[in-house]
Amino acid sequence: MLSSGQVRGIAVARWLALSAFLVLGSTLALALPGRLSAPTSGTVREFDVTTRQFGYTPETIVVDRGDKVVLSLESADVSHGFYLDVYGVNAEVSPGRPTTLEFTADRAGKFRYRCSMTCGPLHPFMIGELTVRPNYPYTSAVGLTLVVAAGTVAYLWLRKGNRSGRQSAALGGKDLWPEG
Ligand SMILES: [Cu+2]
Repeated sequence: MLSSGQVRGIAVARWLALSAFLVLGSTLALALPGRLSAPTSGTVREFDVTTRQFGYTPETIVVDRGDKVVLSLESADVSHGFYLDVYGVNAEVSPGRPTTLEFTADRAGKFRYRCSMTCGPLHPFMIGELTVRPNYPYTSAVGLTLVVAAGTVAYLWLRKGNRSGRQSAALGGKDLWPEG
């Protein structure tokens, strides 16, 4: 027969294990999606980008991770480039010759795009910024699934614990599995 102190000890241990499990689960839920291979949202995002000495219009582009990005590039003056090293994307944009670039935004973060054709004295400062948001619906879905799974396991575990407690109470306090 377990003493009430032992029973309480087991309950505390069970709650500690459960909390550790939930913390671990949540951590994985938040950390994993960024590491997993890219989800493809299936969304196509198109932007008209104009290059001119010495900048891009728009200066910033914001998409969600997994989006297919289509850039229609046009120069308003001389030849420029559009270079986005993280995606291995580079194009020459000459006046009167619009060009199109396509890539899947499979990495979240902020990335610079810059001119890759010497176009004048301020060429090194011809920079824009691509923001790829981490795709929260996907992250939330993964997180929610893990939390629900952890909750179900916890519920079954606790219910099982309560039931064996009730059974031993029903047997007049005799322990079902007396310790040797
Ligand atoms: Cu340039």
